[in-house]
Amino acid sequence: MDLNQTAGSDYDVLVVGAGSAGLYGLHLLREKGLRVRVLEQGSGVGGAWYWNRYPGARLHSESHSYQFFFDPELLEEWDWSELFAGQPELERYFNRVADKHDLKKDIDLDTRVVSMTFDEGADIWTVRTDPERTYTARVVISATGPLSAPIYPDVPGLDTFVGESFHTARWPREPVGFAGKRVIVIGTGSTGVQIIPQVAKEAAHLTVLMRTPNWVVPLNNRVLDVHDMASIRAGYPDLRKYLATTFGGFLHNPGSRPTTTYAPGELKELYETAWQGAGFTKYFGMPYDVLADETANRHFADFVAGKIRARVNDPQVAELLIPDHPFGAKPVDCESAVYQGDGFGYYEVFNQDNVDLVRISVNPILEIVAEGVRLADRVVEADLIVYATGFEAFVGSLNRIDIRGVGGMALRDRWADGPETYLGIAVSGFPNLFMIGGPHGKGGHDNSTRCAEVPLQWIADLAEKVARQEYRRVEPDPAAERDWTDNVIAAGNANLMSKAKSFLYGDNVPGRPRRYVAYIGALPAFVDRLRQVEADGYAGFVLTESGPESRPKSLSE
Ligand code: NA7
Repeated sequence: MDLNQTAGSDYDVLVVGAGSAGLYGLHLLREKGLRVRVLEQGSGVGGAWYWNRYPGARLHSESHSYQFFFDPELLEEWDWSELFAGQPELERYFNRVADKHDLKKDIDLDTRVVSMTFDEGADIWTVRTDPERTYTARVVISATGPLSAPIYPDVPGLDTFVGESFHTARWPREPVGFAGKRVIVIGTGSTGVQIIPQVAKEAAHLTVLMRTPNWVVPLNNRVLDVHDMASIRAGYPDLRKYLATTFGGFLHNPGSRPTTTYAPGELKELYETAWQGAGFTKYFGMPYDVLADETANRHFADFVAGKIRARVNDPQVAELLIPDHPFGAKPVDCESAVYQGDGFGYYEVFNQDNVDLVRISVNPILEIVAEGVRLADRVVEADLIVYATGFEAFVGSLNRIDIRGVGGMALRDRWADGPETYLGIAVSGFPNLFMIGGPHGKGGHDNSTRCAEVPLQWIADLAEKVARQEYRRVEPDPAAERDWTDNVIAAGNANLMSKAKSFLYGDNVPGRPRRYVAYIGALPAFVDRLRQVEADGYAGFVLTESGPESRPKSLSE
């Protein structure tokens, strides 16, 4: 029999978002024989790698550690061209996954979810979209991405500028040329650090408007040849297991030997070796105390500051670029352009005659005007403004949807003082709604595909129980939710990351209260917790069982 004749809904599960998590979620749910529809606001799949198509957009995780591991055939077939793949290759990869598994037939593109309403009588979610369509399902899985709701500077006049302007996360598909143009880049986070060298090598003039400098390290990317791929491929079985044991699903994991046990010369050598290493070697691959202890952190930060001073010719400019927060207090940025000797590093940009750096914390942006940006002391004229100003992370993509749970409660009201979740996966009062990549869940600023793998399997198992009406409703017990939220916030506040403002604390968004919105625990501990919750009969959840009469016949017989 058709499960949905009894279920009374169009679908068993609706998934919002066709990024990496949405695609894997769809695959898992279809394997279970469930009727699934994915709703995606973009015109293509790939999520972050569909939207962030600005020049320089690139992975911080090694390509082979970031890919999916569920399809052995694809692992054999797919060759990565660079150790850290760029956006075009990643978009091709996710399209390849979707095509190979025929996922696109279950995805509605160009479909933005506007509202979700829980029908308490029927225990069914009604989802409305733009363009106007209505879908119903027992379960909704939000896979909207932790960094997908772009923010712009909160200054007047954004619409008055007569030139071109783009947020990096809304970059057009058609190439945008920089040659001969006067360009302003606002923002020097990971995105700004990636695009600034690309602009600087072509633009007639570039003005970088920097509010806070951050620590930037070389990515040390390289091209992968057939021999590299052969040896990477030979390691796949062990790699998948290893990545499940690391803190953030990265290849790099904090060392257990603290810096205090190294002789000064040994430590210097360790720093230098790490500096030459790939990607996050010098972030998550350092002795553990570098990211945990202020003295160890300052020592390493001084080393990095020395690197900046050595590369920036003008000492005053170098000092402007050296952060005063601990190393890693804001997520560390990687300069992606330095490899194969092309010489275009982030810091070298500030030696170029066509580049100006303005620290807007002392010379603020007053407004955007027709000809450019008005600062406190002058107007900077431009042909193109690039907003590399980041995201309302974790909660933004959910809060931009009108989500109504039990009693018509709006999720955005419920979270007015900051999000509350259980396991980063569910919210009390919003039954049968599960989140991946939302607040307080593992994966927000980690190797996201690795960190989402087990949670998605876990969510899919639970979603199946609801879809098959083993449970009519699944939602957190408010006490368990309170406990999880309090613990996550306490851990976030006890960390060195609390020494800076960032999207991890929500205070990069004007008017938002500072409250930790990410998750600081290690991946293995998070996975253990999920498994324990399941083994204990979904401890911390309130499970409303269905009577036999409401179950699909095929299951209740
Ligand atoms: P980030 O890391 O949040 O960086 C945003 C940048 O934009 C940062 O330098 C901000 O300065 C700056 N910003 C934000 N709002 C303004 C205003 N109003 N005026 C001036 N400057 C502003 O976002 P990214 O996109 O770079 O990176 C996000 C993640 O994507 C990254 O960690 C990777 O995981 C991939 P601030 O530091 O707040 O003073």
